Amino acid sequence: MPQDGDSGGDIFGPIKRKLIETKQKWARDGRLLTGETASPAKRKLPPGQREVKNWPVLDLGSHPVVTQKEWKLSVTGLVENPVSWDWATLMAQPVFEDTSDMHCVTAWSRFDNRWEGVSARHLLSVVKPKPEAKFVILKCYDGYATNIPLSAFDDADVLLATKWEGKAITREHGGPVRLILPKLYLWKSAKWLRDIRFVDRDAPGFWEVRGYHNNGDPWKEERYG
Ligand SMILES: Nc1nc2c(c(=O)[nH]1)N[C@H]1C(S)=C(S)[C@@H](COP(=O)(O)O)O[C@H]1N2
Ligand SMILES: [Mo]
Repeated sequence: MPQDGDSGGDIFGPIKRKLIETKQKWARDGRLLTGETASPAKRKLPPGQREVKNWPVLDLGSHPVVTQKEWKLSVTGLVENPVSWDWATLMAQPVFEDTSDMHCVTAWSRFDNRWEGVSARHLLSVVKPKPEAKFVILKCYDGYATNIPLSAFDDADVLLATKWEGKAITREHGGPVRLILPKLYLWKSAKWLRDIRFVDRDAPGFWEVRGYHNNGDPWKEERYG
C-alpha cells in the first residue's frame, strides 16, 4: 500500500528516483546546517568582549559639575569657522538620533544604546576643517584629553550626545555633553566635553600616552599600543 507522500516511484523513473535518494541522504546527514542559530545570545561581539546589560561608570574619578548654564564648547584649530557654543546654541542645531553599541577596553560591551544630540558631521559642516586638518583633539572639564583621526570623527554614527535612552546624560556619564564614537573603544568618547581642536599633527591623549593604543579599534583588538 502506498504511504502518504509516496506517490509510487515508478512514475518518476530511475533518474528522478536517484535524485530523490540523494536529497534524502543530504537530509539525514544534515547537509548545509551551520549549527548556528539567529538567537540574540549569538550576536557578535568584538574579540575578548562580554556583554553587559547595565552601564558601568569609568573615568579618572572626578565628576566635574558642569551645568547646562555654565557649559561651553569651543571648536578651534585648522577650521574655516571656529565656534564657541553655549547650551542654547547647541540646542538650536539639528537634532540627531542614533542607536549604537559601546565597547570598553576593560572588556564590557553594551548593545543598542539610543543616543540623541548633534551629529559630528553637522558640526563639521559648520566649522569646515581645512585640508591640512588630520586629527581631532578633545579636551574635557576634568582635564582628560583624547585624540582621534579626523577620518574616524567624520563618520555617520559620531555625535555630541546629550541624551541616552531619551533622558539627559547624567553627570557620572559625562553630562551635559559627551562625545559618542561607537567604532572605537569607549576611552575615545570624551565625557564633559569642553574643547575640540583640529590639528595637522597627532597629539596622543591621557590614555594614549599611558599604554593604550593610539587608534583603538575594538574589532582589531587595538587595546594597547
Ligand atoms: N572626560 C573624560 N572622559 C572619559 C574618561 C575620563 O576619565 N574623563 N574616561 C574614558 C574611559 S577610559 C571610558 S571607558 C569611558 C567610560 O564612559 P562611561 O563612564 O560613561 O561608561 O569614558 C571615557 N571618557
Ligand atoms: Mo576605559
